[in-house]
Amino acid sequence: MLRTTTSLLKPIRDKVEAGARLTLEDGLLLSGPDAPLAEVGELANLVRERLHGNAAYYNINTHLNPTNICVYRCTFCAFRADLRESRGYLMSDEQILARGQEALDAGSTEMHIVGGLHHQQPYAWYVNLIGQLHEAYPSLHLKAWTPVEIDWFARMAKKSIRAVLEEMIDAGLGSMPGGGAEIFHPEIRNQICEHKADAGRWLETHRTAHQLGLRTNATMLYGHLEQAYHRVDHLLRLRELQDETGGLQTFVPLAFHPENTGLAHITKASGLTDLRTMALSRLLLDNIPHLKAYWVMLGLGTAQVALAYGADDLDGTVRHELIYHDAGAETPEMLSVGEIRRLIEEAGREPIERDTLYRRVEREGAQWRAMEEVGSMNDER
Ligand code: V47
Repeated sequence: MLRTTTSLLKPIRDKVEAGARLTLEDGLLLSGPDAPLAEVGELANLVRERLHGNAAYYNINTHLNPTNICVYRCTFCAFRADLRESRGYLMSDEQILARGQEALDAGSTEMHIVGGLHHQQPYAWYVNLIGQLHEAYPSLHLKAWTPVEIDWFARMAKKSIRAVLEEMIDAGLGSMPGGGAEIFHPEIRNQICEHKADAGRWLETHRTAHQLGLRTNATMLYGHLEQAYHRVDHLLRLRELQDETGGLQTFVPLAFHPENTGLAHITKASGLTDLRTMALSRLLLDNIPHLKAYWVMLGLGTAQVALAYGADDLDGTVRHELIYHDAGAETPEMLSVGEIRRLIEEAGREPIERDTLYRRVEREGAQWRAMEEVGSMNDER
């Protein structure tokens, strides 16, 4: 007898409706062609609306990548440069502080700070970077450093991860972004970023951050060498950490952009893969509250649709994004508040400005109008 695909997904549907946990096998089934995308999306939307109703979050944020010079050569990265390469840069203290002022002037509540691991900059430079920004702009939330950087600092300064995080928190670190996770499984990780912090070190850093009271995010880089098994494995490792600490607040699936990278021969994941990965993430990560459709990497249209495939957050207005744009992203350099709200409304959701910790941000009328008008900008590093 022919089984319809709907009956194939029936056991998963029953679990989702009952709020029960999905397994690795469920994850593999949801990843494959036997699971119709529309049905997977509908299940993810059910969970999304159970958690967040019609709300869709965004924030006003600015990126700071203080250097692109990096000791590592991850094959997927178009952003990094060698020490003496002409496109390499290192920002001065004045430039870093000016970026903080620009962020405040644009109404940003958050600065997202990540960068290369510079061959010559000492640990103190990275601590001071956080310290000087926090001192000058105490209201700006500093979401900074991935475990790859924390691991580098710890080895450079001969300190424990905990000691580094404590010093960064003392200097003004507010939370950690989700980068550096890539794909945890060593079969893939060893091919795309062999030398940097491994899965154990990544998870240990976030665990320690959570123990110290920080909230953190997590990402997964997909659409390169990995298979469905590696993606599901990645998500389940994060779910296990979250069961233990509860400190992850947002998951961000990141589609690989091949241009200008060592994997330029790979075709970028399709919009359908993006949506399936989004929905799969929502369904497997039953203990992480938020799921981000990062518009910079998805493109505006797919990010809008993703709000019906499990996502409840579009990230931010974003200024000075370099990592994706160096890898060929065709999305704008930034969005105004008016534009991001319109994208959300067009998708039938209610836009809510949040801060980094998902507290609602209330703005007065005059401040609103100023924010809505923040427009185009020069592409300076
Ligand atoms: O870790 C690097 C990825 C990440 C490429 O926490 C690439 O809110 C695609 O982590 N194609 C950094 N991806 C960005 C990141 C992030 C972004 C938005 C929000 C948050 C958050 C975190 O970008 C890296 C790596 O996985 N990446 N190069 C590329 N060519």
